Order: sequence, then C-alpha cells, then structure tokens
Amino acid sequence: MSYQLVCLGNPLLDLQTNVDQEYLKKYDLKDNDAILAEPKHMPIYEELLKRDDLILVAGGAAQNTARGAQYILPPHSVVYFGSVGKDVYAEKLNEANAQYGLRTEYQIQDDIATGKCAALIYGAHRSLVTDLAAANHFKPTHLEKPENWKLVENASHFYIGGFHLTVSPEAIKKLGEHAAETNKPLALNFSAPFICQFFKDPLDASLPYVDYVIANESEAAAYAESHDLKTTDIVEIAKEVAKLPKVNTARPRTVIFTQGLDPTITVTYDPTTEDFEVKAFPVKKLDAEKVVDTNGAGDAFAAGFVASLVEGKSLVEAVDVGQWAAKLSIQQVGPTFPFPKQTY
Ligand code: 26A
Repeated sequence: MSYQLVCLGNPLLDLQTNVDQEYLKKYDLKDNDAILAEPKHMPIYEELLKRDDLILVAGGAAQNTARGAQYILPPHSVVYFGSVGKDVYAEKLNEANAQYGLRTEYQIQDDIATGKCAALIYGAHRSLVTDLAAANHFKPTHLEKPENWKLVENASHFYIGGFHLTVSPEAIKKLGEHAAETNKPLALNFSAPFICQFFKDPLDASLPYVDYVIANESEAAAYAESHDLKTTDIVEIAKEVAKLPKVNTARPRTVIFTQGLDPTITVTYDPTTEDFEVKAFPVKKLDAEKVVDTNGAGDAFAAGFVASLVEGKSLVEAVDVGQWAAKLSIQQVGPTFPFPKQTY
C-alpha cells in the first residue's frame, strides 16, 4: 500500500523572524495568533524581506502536518493537495517537501504568487499573518481530475487543515463524502480561533464528516464562545463537539484538545450507548532553553497523531507519538523536523 494519507490545505512559505512586542503592537497583532492579513498588514512582508535575520521556511499548517507524517511513515505514504504559484517560493516548498519525501499534487496558478505567512516569533509565542494569494484559488475540480481522484480513492486516511475552510469548503465536502461513503477516517484541525469565530457555518457544515477533531485550547475556547456553549471547561467543550451528528455512523467521533504544557485531553462519543470516554495525557515538559520556537508545534502533534492512525496504532499511542513529534519540532527553527531522522 502506498499513499494511504491524503492531506489538503493552503501551501505557504513562512517568512519567519523574531520580533519584539512593539512590532506586534504596531500592527495590532496578538502575541499568539493566526490571522488572514488585512491591507494594514501588507507592509510587514516588505519589511521582513529587508531583514538579514529573515528565515524562509516551508509552512502552511496542513502541509507541515503532511511533511511531518511522511517523516514518520515509510516512503510514499503521504500526498498533499493545495494551490501555489509559479515562482521561487513554490520552488522552496518543493525543495522542502522533497527532503521529506512528501508527494505534492499542487494546483498551479499562472499569474498568482505563492502564499506567504509572516511567522513573527515573540519568545515562546508566534503570531502568524497570512497572505493566501495562490492558496486561495484551490478548486475542487483539481481533486476531481481522474489522476488525483485515484489518489483519493486509494487513500485510507484523510487530514484537512481547518484553515482551508476559508478557501474551499466544497473540496472539504468532497473528501468528507468520500470518506464517509467508504468508512475511512477523516481528521480536521480547527487551525485557529478565527476559523471557529468567523467561519462557523462552513465549519459546522464540515463537522458531520469528521471522525477526529484536533485543536488547541484557544481554538476550543473560541468554538465554545461562537457556539454559545456557556462553558469554558475543556472536557465539556470536547463532549459537545464529539456528540455532534455524524454522516458515517460506523465510526465514533474523537475530539483531541492539546493545551500547551497542560495535559492533552481526548473525548470519544459512542452514539449507540451515548457514553463518553474521556482521557487525559500529561505532557513531558522540555527544558525552556531547549525550545527554539513554537511555530508548527500543533501541526507536528497532528502529524504524529495521524501517522499513528495510518499505522493502526491505538488512540493512547497516537497521542503519545503526537506529543513526541511536537517536542521534536519545537527544538527546530520553524515547522521542521531534525535530520538525520529521529524515530519514536
Ligand atoms: C488561512 N490561514 C491563515 C492559514 C495559515 C496557515 N496555514 C494555512 N492557512 N496561517 C498560518 N498558517 C501556517 O501555520 C503554520 C504553523 O502552524 C503557517 O504557514 C505556519 O507554518
């Protein structure tokens, strides 16, 4: 079996650099957030490109997860779909993906630049400001091309970045319908608080297709607020998400909420018994001086988690591999993994 895991997201090149609080303030940015760039943020990219400490590193949340999963899995295991331009940024992405052995089937835009993300590192935090550009032009027709749809049909697992809800909910639905019809697991990451706040309707429309919801504590809180759940308790929020209706009733839904250094919690809902299974997994703390940056930590967790699902591992082991992968990635610059390869 090859290419068991199909991922979909927004391919971006990260323009990463360290900033101070003043810089964040100047552009009205929170120290830990991910947003779509507004016109007032556009000068950031030009400013960053002038800096000698600028690092260009492959990003895009689901692409980071795809690269990470391929890092863990045997060669020819993961394929990633997204949309890029015809430029040096796309070349950089291709180089990075080739290093990991990640297969990409990009939709290529002739006249639109590859998307970029200003990854502004402030201490242990990261503020991400994205100009989607070509990534915003992904169309479901790309997935429907016979050669691409064959890859979808061949896959056993799907991973979708919630960020893609801003681009093509239709493409997510296509994959969701296929996964449900064929009883294949599909994982969706909430990706950012703004997805839960401002893309609530497409998020709600996609959740019936989702077997594994992966999110962090701030996304869980944003979900609770936008859905008026009237609770801030992370387990209660997870229960509400876990019990939402599902198209594929042959699989339960599991919600996985990471909380930085606090325990990762999982809630699985079994609709036949109406029971919730709740688990908590403490995080093995890394010495603060070993943390290089947290850009891509959540994506790395998701990589370890979904790679483990592909390997048929248990939920308990999948969370442990996720935590291991996140720990590896935060010791690296940007959303990357160390070479020579480390194994779990
Ligand atoms: C639609 N938006 C805002 C985004 C992103 C994004 N990936 C896809 N869509 N905003 C930031 N990222 C990526 O998140 C990674 C860290 O989790 C960044 O490119 C970064 O690599």
